[in-house]
Amino acid sequence: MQRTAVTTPAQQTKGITLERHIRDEERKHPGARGVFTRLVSQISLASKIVNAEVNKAGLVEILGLTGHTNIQGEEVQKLDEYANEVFRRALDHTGPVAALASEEMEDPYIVPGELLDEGQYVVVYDPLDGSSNIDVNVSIGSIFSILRRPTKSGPARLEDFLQPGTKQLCAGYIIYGSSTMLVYTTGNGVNGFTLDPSVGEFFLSHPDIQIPPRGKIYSINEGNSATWDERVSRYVAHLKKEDKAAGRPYSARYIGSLVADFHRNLLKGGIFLYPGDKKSPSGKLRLLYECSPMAFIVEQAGGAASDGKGRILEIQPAKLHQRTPLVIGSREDVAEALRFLSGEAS
Ligand code: FDP
Repeated sequence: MQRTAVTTPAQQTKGITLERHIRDEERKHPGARGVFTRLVSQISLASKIVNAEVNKAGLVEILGLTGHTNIQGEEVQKLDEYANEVFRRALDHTGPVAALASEEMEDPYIVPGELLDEGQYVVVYDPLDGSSNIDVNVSIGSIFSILRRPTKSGPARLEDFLQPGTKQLCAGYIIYGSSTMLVYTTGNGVNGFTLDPSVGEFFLSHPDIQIPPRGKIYSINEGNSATWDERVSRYVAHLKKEDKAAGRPYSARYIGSLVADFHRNLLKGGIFLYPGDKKSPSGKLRLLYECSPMAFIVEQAGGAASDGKGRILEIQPAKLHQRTPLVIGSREDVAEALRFLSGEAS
């Protein structure tokens, strides 16, 4: 007798395109007008253009691009500035996007009125995260977050961006790695799509991603250990202490590219920390376009994200480029880290 493999409903959708997936998701919401399909499609287009440039990054020197000028005499843009422009141009004429803010822009880009139809959303993004890794051919990424704009009319304002992460409608990232993947959530689970470069399309490869409740990996820049708070040092020492029953010691994995470190831990389980330290009490990472989107994704995948005291998603931002300490990953690992950081465990 022939056996038929049992597949879950999520697995049955494997292989569908990103665009169809968003459209199917959108259909579940009565009254949806295809806005998300448009926005995420534009983000996916931008990511493909950035991906093509990232893949060529190593060729810049040998193709004869010297200094700041290329062979046509044009100025060569840094890849992160280039990526910033690609995402901005992909989104500034869609109609529903009233303003964009990014790591590469000091102030928000307010979309001119004539390009708006409904103009009810703002998008925050980090066009090329982990950019110090570009020159050495290590995975980097882009991060995005879509919010409804609370001010309903006139040009968008700074306050439209200053919303806690709980208000995000959609968040995601693209990892430019050994393959290129787009992972996103709209608050209904997390799905990952892999780019097939031969046809230029993202296909659902990782339906309904769930982060393991506990991992075996910790990711932190140990080079900063001299400036860590005692409690962080005690937690990291604890992870290295052998206890077979508890699954310790953990393995250290740190790429120094948030998207890549986060993506690995999301799939394998583990914890990523970028704590505040004596030099930088708020840490390094930015709340609105790094920590909040990742926190939304990890919570949707069953994990947790904290600034060491409370939920990342509940922080009310005061500034566009605000930094926050970050502890993110498997639920039980984050809970244990917080016991150390609060002084409850030592
Ligand atoms: P980068 O400076 O290379 O852009 O916030 C940016 C970021 O990388 C993150 O992607 C990464 O997790 C972190 O900084 C790495 O910082 P350290 O070099 O201080 O560890």
